[in-house]
Amino acid sequence: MKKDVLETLKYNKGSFISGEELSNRMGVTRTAIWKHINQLKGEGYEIESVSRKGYRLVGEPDVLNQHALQMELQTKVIGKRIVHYDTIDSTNNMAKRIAGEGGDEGVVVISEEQTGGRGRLGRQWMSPKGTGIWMSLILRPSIEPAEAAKITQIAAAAVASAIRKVTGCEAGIKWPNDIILQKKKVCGILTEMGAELNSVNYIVVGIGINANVDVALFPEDIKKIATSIKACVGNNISRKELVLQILKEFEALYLDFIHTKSIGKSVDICRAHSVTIGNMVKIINRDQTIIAEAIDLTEEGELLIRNQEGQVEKVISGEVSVRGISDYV
Ligand code: BT5
Repeated sequence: MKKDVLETLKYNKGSFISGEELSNRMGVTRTAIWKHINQLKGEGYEIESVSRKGYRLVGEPDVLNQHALQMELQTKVIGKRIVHYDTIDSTNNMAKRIAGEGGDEGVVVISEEQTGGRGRLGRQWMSPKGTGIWMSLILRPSIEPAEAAKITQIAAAAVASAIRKVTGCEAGIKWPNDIILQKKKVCGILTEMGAELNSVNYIVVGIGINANVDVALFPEDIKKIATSIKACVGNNISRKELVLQILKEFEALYLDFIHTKSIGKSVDICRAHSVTIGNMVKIINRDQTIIAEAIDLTEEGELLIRNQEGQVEKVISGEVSVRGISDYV
């Protein structure tokens, strides 16, 4: 019921709706509506009440805990349990620990701050308090370990779509794991797994987004390559709304993968928003660096490049810099 009241207020956000109309729609007394409104206020929703006009939703709390998210979550599996921390070393570490102890598919770990946020190859991920989205999802797909990289493509597609829908900013995808705004990195994805030789036990997909982060406070080398959604929009965004949308988009694409065994839908999105395809790329592998043209993604989410001899090659993983983006100019 409280959820319905909130949804109606949200639908009418900015304009008044009378207590009488709410009580008619919900089929409860006006006193009951008043109680729900007071509860919502207690949870941090700013609701104006004016006699003879009714109620108007003015502001929503930007809290990422189970209680706040659950009420508006539109997913079946992903996010059904949310574990929220004020501070933690790394949400990926905690998600791996929970998964190792039998945690279910769909558990989401979120922290306001990470003291040991990680990128790939043990690199550091800046995760200041209260302004970013630092979260990890536990998945238990029955796939082979070699397929785990597909989950990164699903997550990249979900995050780029969600940023576009919620903020209107034209989020791009730099293969395989970066989300780009205005040529700078706004989000990184880190997929890790617990596996046997032939079967995956669990996958943890970590997503770090500089939502309202002030990147001017980052160290010089990261400041040059990083941006935030706030810098694109011009003001703070609702982290909650973005998290809800990401979980929704992710679930749709992930379940599609589970049912069809293909990440075609995610690859279509990654292609459509790719900042990599059509550009020159520098690929650093263990002992060599090659310059090539990125020409497409395969249906499996691998990168196709044309090397300097004109041959087309598949890149499965690796460090890829795109000319004109972040650090490769
Ligand atoms: C990534 O690695 O981009 C994956 C980042 C994943 C972070 C999430 S947060 C939730 C979960 N818990 C974790 O501990 N991790 C995941 P990579 O492609 O290796 O990029 C790392 C590089 O990005 C660093 O070496 C920096 O240059 C840069 N960087 C660090 N912090 C950044 C930030 N906040 N925004 C943009 N760039 C950053």
